[in-house]
Amino acid sequence: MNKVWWKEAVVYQVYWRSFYDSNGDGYGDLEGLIRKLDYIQDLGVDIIWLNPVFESPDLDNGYDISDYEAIMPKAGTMETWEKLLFEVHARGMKLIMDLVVNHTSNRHPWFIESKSSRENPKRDWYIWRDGKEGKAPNNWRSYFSPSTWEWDETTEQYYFHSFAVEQPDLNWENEEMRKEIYRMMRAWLDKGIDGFRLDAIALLAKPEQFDDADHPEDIRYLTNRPGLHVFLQEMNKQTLRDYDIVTVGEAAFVSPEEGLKYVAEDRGELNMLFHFEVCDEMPTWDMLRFKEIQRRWYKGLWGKGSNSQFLNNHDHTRQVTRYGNDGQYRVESAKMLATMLHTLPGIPYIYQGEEIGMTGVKFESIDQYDDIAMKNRYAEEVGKGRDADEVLRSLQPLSRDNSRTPMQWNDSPNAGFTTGTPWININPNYKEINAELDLEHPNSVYRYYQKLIALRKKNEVMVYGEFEELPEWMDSERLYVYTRSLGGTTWLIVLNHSEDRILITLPVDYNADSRKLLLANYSVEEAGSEDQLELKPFEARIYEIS
Ligand code: TEU
Repeated sequence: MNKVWWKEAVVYQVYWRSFYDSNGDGYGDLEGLIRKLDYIQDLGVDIIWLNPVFESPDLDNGYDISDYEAIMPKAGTMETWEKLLFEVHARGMKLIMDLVVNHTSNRHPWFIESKSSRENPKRDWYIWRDGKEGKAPNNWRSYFSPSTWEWDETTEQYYFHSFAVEQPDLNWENEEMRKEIYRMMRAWLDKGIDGFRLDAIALLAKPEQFDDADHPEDIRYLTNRPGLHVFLQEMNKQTLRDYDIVTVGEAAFVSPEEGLKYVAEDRGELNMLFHFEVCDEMPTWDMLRFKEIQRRWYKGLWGKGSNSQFLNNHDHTRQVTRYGNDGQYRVESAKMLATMLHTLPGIPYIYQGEEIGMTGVKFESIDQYDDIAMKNRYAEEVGKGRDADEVLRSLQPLSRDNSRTPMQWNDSPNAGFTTGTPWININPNYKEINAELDLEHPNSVYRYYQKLIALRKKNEVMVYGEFEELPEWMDSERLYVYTRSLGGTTWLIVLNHSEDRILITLPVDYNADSRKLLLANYSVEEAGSEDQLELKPFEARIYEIS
């Protein structure tokens, strides 16, 4: 596999509005992030992925952009952003910006023009269609609302939106619009950023004709249309390939075959992708399914293109709550999941707060939630006559706000996040779970992440090593046991994804004489030449095999 700097990197995602508030307005901001850069650097990460900071009415937390070349006042100013870039680079780290080019805000001047009349030169920058028999052009559902179509009174046509009504999709068939997007991307790249996370990139291409879907609830039809790759190759030629950067595409509903088209090194599109077979499509931990997903993606991409490893971002419930155990074994399972993500093939992503084992939340009333996806769904279901309480309870486990509560810095009021009123409630467990405590304790989750990342830095096997499962545990619903090997080096990773104590007998090649423990989330006493291991709940071990 070709060696490239970003393949060896660890990425840290900063959801800035919930990171650190420097001015007491209740929102995290860029100045706050600058003040906490040492904290991020000490973890050992290389790249910061910054959620959208562009000018925006902020209905979908920055994913509704109204000016691509200005900074949203809640986040700060362009000057502060420049300072941020400088400070990130001064610490030897890189900064990638989260860019949304599938849609804009309905308050973007382009859309305001497009909507003003059918003859407006920007009319075709968005997707406008006549209705069908007095109804929307087709029956598609959008991510955040019952229809992808919204009626416009003035021009008497519908416009298309994959997400909220306030997020009209750009028409990528329009060359003038594409050129403007590429110009804007170059403007950011010329400022010296190190890449993009490209939002909802699988959605760019639309069908020529919007036929009805047989199963409108299954919104796969929104994604991965063939024309998409023509756009990505053009984008690469017009912008990306001229810079030493890294790009990651957010691609829902992709198969590895499809995924390879985005990231194959010989195709000139993107560098890596996020597929959502786990986060969006696997509601609770399912060991066999997870193994199957990993196997399939490894087979599909290895040696040809890169994958990413993550169990949640700002759109999903925190991993320790959803896939681990956020009660008795919070610390152990947080470390075990980390061990897995950093030792599986792919580039590991850490979502802020994960490194201290932050957990999801359950707010008591819908008013305490902010997530537009959840709120729209709530209104829709309650509107159908369903019991409001029951709807709330059903939406809580997967609300996107589970990962959006502010970073817990210490046990002072508002977890040290803000001196004002936080834009969203703090998780009440901040007195027990916070960064200050983790920094004090040598066995904390934070300290474990540090060790894990340091290990990756020193050992190429974690990056370039081939992956193989031990056949003995392939069908185990509790254990995940695999090796990574490169040249003469072999590492063995043993993970217990359960609350049970489990006794296993390793094959003779891995007996005590041939293995050396590199890292574990419990203190392990290895005695004699035993082949047996007794694994404790959520135990994780990394061995080097000689
Ligand atoms: O998410 C888009 C997306 O395609 C989904 O896969 C996502 O996983 C889903 O919302 C899960 O609930 C991106 C951003 O990450 C999200 O925050 C934005 O709201 C969305 O695009 C619209 O821009």
